[in-house]
Amino acid sequence: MGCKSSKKDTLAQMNQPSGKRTLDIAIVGDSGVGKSSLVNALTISPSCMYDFPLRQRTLQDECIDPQRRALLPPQDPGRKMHNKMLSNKKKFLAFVEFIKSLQKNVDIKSDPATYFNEVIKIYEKTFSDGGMKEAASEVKKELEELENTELHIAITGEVGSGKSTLINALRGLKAEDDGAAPVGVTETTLNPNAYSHPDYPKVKFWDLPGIGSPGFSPESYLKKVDFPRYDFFIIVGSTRSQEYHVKLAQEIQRMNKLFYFVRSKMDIDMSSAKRDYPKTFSEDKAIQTIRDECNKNLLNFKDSSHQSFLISSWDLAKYDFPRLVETLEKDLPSLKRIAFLFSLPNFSSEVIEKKKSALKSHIWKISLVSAGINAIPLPGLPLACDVALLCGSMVVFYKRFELDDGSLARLARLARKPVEELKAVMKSPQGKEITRDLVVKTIIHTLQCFLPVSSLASAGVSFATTYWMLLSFLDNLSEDAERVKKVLGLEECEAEHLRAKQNWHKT
Ligand SMILES: Nc1nc2c(ncn2[C@@H]2O[C@H](COP(=O)(O)OP(=O)(O)O)[C@@H](O)[C@H]2O)c(=O)[nH]1
Ligand SMILES: [Mg+2]
Repeated sequence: MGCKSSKKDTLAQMNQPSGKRTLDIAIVGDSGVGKSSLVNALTISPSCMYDFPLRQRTLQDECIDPQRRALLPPQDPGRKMHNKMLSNKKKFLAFVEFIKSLQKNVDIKSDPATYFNEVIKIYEKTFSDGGMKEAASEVKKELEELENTELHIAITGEVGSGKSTLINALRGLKAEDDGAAPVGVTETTLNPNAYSHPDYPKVKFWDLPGIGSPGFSPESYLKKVDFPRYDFFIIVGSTRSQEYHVKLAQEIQRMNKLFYFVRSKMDIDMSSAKRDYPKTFSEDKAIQTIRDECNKNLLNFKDSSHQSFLISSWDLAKYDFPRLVETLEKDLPSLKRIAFLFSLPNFSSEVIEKKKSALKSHIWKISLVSAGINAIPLPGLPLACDVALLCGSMVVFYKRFELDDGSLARLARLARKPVEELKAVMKSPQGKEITRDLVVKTIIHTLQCFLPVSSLASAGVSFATTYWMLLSFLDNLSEDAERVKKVLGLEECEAEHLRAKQNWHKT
């Protein structure tokens, strides 16, 4: 195969964006130095090459994988490996689809044994000729990525609007607790203060300096607080004036960042309205009046989709906080959305349910890693697994549901109840009892329940057993979270929350 090239062609090629599976190499140099011969040599069949394999390897080493493989001749072992990886990937995707549709369409509780054995069958069918380790490493990376996902939430607004109180509420703390943001104090610093989530240190709430002093400039304010750091801004206001809010929001929008208007201290407004109109007071009407007022202030804002979220930091389940959570969930990219969800206090059954379903979608990944990497045979049992990983995952599940010892102590303090009262309603083993022995015992119990069709030691049995064990553990834990919520008295807010939600949909 011959090759003709001109400077014009070469430059035209350089301007073309290269597709995913193509590799565009520009060969340039003075005329007569051998550019075309080099191109011919690189594209000719490998048997005609002398020192080129070496050069080809060097080029390959400099290219990313798919491009590198595009250079390989069909018989090259590297190309074969590439084809194998592609087929592993296809198998893995089919496996993921199967697990997802099982989770969605089959009621685990009505026919658990069939479900269990189906999982084993599909696992063995998928990985009978290998690919298990690759799949396990892939999902391990995904799990690590989530664990390392950072979320930086900026809370801004006027001094006294309730920024620090909201941060404490989001972290499940009262102002008097260790590490809480100071409340009701005049801000002495112009620097943002970071407060990490107690169980999820990668989620950080930033208490920004107050806005709205005369001569306030949104542009220099955002520069000073280092705006690129934040994933989104919550602009808190407790009064009618929202002039600075709109100015700041416009600047934030110009910087391509997300922002949300929050009207705080709704509980105060409600009790004032009740006192002012004891005979005719209607909470719904009073809320609507404030909502209309806030939204009227936003009319100057050219993007009409923005609304104010009315909240009380004393009671996150009330008013619009649940709707703010829903909105954020829609707006955030997937990993950040999950990090945000896990960082939320269990203020409603809806949040507990959402956490449960997010964790559920991780269970098969944990089980795949447990069966596929560092799997150690369990003596006397037809399976091998990574017990340390399972223990660690269970401990993390406790934290996500605020049922670990630290969170329970914090919740008890907030509710002014003895921690024993909360622990008494929990049926799952207490956090510090999660040991290797407990995990092995639970595995044995799971195996006894299902008597798998394939009683021989196999990775499929390991996968299905650990998957099942974590699934039922998660079920029990979410039920415990509900029971603890009840003891804390949070269920009283549930009706209020549902009512507020219905009202919102009506308007
Ligand atoms: N009742 C009620 N008081 C609040 C609320 N949020 C803040 N506060 C009170 O408002 C005052 C100022 O709050 P703070 O968080 O320090 O405001 P910051 O200056 O914006 O950080 C404190 O006395 C808080 O207790 C709320 O949602 N409801
Ligand atoms: Mg403050």
